[in-house]
Amino acid sequence: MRTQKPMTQQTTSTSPLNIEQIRADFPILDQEVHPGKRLVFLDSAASSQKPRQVIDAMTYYLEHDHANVHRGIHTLSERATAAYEDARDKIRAFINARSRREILYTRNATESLNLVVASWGRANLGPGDVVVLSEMEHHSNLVPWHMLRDEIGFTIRYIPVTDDGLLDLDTYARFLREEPVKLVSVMHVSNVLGTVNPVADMIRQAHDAGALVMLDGAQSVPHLKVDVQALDVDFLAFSGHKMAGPTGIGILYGKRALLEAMPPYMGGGEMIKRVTLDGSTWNDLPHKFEAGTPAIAEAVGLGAAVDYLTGLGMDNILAHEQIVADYALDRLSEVPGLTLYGPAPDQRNGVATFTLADMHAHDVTQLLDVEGVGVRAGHHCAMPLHQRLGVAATARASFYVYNTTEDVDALIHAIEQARTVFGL
Ligand code: 7TS
Repeated sequence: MRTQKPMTQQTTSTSPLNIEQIRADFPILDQEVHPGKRLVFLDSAASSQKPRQVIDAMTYYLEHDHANVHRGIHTLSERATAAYEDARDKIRAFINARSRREILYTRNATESLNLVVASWGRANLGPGDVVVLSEMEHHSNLVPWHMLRDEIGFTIRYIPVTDDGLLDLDTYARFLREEPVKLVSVMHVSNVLGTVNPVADMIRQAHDAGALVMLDGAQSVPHLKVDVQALDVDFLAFSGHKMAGPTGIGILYGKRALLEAMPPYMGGGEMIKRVTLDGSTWNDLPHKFEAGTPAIAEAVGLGAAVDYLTGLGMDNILAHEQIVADYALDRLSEVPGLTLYGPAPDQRNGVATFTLADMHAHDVTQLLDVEGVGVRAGHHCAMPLHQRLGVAATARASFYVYNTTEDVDALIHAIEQARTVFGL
């Protein structure tokens, strides 16, 4: 699972994007975090930064248009509703869903995943049924399944991770062939290994076996074009805050027929058609799944983020990130005592996860921070994967559209400083 050294070294100069201009859109990047140490932000897999266009769209909405949505017929309520629903349309187009009814606002990818487990899972699973997950999943695609399984009793199978940091597709095919699999729920891109899973093929195989597929797109939708119709995926979960949008807003895409057949996740205002003291009937999609006052300014912000990413072009974003990530893997692989995790560069995206000799990852990242370099340490909410890797914790540098090869150079310099402190 240790990464092979890539063959080529490239620089930001070959990027299809004007990164200087892009960096100027992100006000937060222009600061020193310690005297003389410019911020080198390499933690976008945890949460990305926000461009001025997103901040301005939210500020404008809050300064001019805010009221509750879908309730009043006064001017501000109509404007707020239009802004909230326009954003839904932008998100629909961004992932190429057929209908805006298939786009549900949630708080984040975690809530989107929980919604499907609680609503679809409770309605469709029981003893004898099988759900297939993988060993590389984020806890948000493990724990909700454990909770429901412990309550209603179905079986979970895990696709193993190979020594190359890939999903073991032979075992996956065997599960589908030999067991009554009702649903496969896997991540599109790993937040630790960077592995880009071959989801188009996996979805086709699942459908051939009569199983539905949910994709955790938290680390893919921000970085590469995800087309739900081309993939024919049944559910897709992602978060706004990892794709240049605000926190507090996420999306669940679901095929309309599936969502129509699912019971509501939460009860309350907005999601009902009619309530008597004896019971309730449900509103139409997407409102059936949107109980209570939603995150309106955040939806507007996510719409602006989608405009921003679309303006840059998802293919350009991917190409730029690939250049930075390949350069990072190349430079990191030359650091004595450093171990890199994940597959070969052509099968991965956007993150470089490593350990340094036998130093604890938290100590490493603390020393990197002294140099202004922000990376994440820990198990990255993927404890089973870390057990598979045989390490308790790793350090992870993750890249987005505003990162450059100079940021990678700063990371390498900071690691050299850390090596000196550790006496390596
Ligand atoms: N799925 C994946 C693949 C993720 O990487 C994350 C967050 C989530 C789901 C959950 O997203 P949330 O917005 O609901 O929290 N991953 C990380 C990470 O790698 N570091 O911090 C958060």
